[in-house]
Amino acid sequence: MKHFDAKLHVKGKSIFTGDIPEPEGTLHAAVFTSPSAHGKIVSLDVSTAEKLSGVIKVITAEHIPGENEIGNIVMDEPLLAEDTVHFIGEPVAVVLAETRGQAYEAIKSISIEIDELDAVIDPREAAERGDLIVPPRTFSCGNIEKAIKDCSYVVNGTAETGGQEHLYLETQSALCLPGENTVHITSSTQSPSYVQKIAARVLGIPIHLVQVDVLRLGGAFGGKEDQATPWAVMAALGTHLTGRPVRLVLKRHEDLINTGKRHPYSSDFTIGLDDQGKILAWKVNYFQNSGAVSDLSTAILERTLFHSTSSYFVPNVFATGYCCRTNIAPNTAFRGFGGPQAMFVMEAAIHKASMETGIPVEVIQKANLLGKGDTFPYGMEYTCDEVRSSWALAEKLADFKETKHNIEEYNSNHRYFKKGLSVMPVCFGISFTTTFLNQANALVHVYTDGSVGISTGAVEMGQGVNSRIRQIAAEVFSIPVERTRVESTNTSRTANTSPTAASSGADMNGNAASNACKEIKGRLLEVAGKVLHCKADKLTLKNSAVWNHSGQTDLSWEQLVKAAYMNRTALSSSAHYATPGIHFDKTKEKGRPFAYHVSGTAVTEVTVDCLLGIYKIDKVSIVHHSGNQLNPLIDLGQVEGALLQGIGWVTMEELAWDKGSKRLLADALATYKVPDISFAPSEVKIIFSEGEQLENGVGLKGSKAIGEPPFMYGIGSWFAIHEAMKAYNSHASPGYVAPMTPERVLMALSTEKTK
Ligand code: LUZ
Ligand code: MOS
Repeated sequence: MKHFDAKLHVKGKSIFTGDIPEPEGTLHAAVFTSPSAHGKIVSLDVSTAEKLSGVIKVITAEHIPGENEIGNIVMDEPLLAEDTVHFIGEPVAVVLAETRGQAYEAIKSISIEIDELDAVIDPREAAERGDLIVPPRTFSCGNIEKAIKDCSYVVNGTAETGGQEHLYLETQSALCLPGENTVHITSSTQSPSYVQKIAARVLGIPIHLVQVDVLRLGGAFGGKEDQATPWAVMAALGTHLTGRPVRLVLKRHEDLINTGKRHPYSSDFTIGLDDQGKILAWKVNYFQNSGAVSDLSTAILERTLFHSTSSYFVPNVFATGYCCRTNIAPNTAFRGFGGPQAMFVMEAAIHKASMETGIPVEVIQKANLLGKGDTFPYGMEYTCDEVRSSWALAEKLADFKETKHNIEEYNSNHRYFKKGLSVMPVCFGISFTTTFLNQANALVHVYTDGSVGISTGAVEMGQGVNSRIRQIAAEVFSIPVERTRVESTNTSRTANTSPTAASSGADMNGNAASNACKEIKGRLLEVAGKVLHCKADKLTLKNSAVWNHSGQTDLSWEQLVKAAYMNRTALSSSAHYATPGIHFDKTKEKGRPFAYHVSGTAVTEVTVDCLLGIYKIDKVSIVHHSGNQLNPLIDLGQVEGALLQGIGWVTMEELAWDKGSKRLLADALATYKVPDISFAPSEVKIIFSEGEQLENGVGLKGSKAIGEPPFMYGIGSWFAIHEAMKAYNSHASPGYVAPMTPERVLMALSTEKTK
């Protein structure tokens, strides 16, 4: 099976929001944003801009007919700033002009006067000031204080992980067309229903007067789960106020500055072990740098708490998280959604415990891997043995013992080049942690020629969800996949949809589509029974025909569909899917929040040039439990892409802000470096292993979610680099700080050695 968009992409024929031809009279929007990280707006003067040629209107907060509020979980986010600004890049005014050039020219002549207020970037500083978005949250189990007293070893430390820019190829974009009292928004969003709901709120109209359509996105990675909304709503506001189509496409530089990123975290930990390296106690505080408004921060913190023990079983846990409000762009969903941040802290703690106890890292890791029947701190049971089995298989795949031996030999023969090795087990919970989001809808039409049109709430963003849904529909009807089509995601065809997120787009929307197809199939077989004069339950669909117990009948798929239509049988069906068996009680912080877990293990080998501080990822060997793969090629692409994105996060991708102005310094691709193909590991070996059988109706036809879990394999490269550094200088101590940039490597290696 292939990814059906691949050919279009290669030929440049795929249509993105920005490719849609604009109707005559389309206005172009440019957004004027706050130049200050925190301050009171003393005055805002748009009068010069309004008079410029081509400018039709300059929209400010006072023009908003409904509510100036785009918050989704916590109501703390204005669409356009009113009297205070909270971060550099916060939207203040929208210029609508005849051409894009005129709109951008006009924002230059808007002037704003701001009374500066204190601004913070550091989450701990925000926490000290009591500037939290919501009260802290704690997940716990066992008796932490008693357990710490009983430990042979107690190790304390801190860990920091940096943010990460999504760098989707397509920047935030929207095109809004006017209708009869309605607006029709095309948006590059992962969440058409959020855009619809919030546009209705801001325009002050009911939801059914807003239609949102999404054909495909040029990447998203979480960056368009919540943060496509403001731009789409601004375009809708422009259309609502002028009656004209409005196009808004952010320039890359604006997108980098104005939109939020992965949350940086600063954490404290205490890990307690017995003399064999068994972890008995895990106490951790996560200070999440949430940015200026809540966005999805509270949900992301929750997922951090769920993943606090990573792939390990710990009987006594006390994990607390703080959503710290700072004066940078609101941080948001990013592949892993707070999970990777938690896993880094746990790996850092194990690493530090190894350094202090002399027990090898992999011995501590292995002694504590989750086993079948272990309970997570949030009360859910781990029902399979995939963490351990993937570890064992990955050790084999990577020839762990021999590789370790070879590396020791290499390191003793090379003075300035050193190699390092790490193992990274991953266990990631699948389902939105917000239980009610775990539902999806589909609408399927079978047309009179036997071709099939499918609408779901899933958004295609390159991850191949549409290909999977087509496969499922083709399989239910037993027709070639070419006879199916997945339509654009449209709020008029599928309503009240959850974002395509949490790795669960295919699981949920695929199951909804499958349910709708099965409904139609049932009706078709009734018709077939009438035509063939036999009982419907003796018939099946196979190879584009109707089959009975003795084989293929004369009734083809096309004839059957025609007969059903002539019989006045409904050839369309909608269906709903709700992930079964999940629940969570937030008052106790216990439940069964996930449909299942995805597990796997990566072994990473690196070489560090200790004179220059630069490094190369030599080889990553991964065993990934994927369930029964629906589309192996798409899975492979997801694992490779996620791995490299994860490696980028912990190695070279560094966000920096100017300490004084709080301006983002990494605001261009000249100052924000991401992995390219030459940085990719020289060798990536991936084995997909089927693993546990999921219950019926969980996962998609026995396959498991693939989007996010492999991101965390990348964390292994940080620890492999650290091992190589230790081989050069056993005192080298970069601190548990990601990203491990070459600069950080060099500083840690050189300063320590001269001591
Ligand atoms: N989005 C969300 C997510 O709203 N809730 C989640 O639990 C989640 N998990 C991963 C990625 N996006
Ligand atoms: Mo997401 S981090 O939008 O699955």
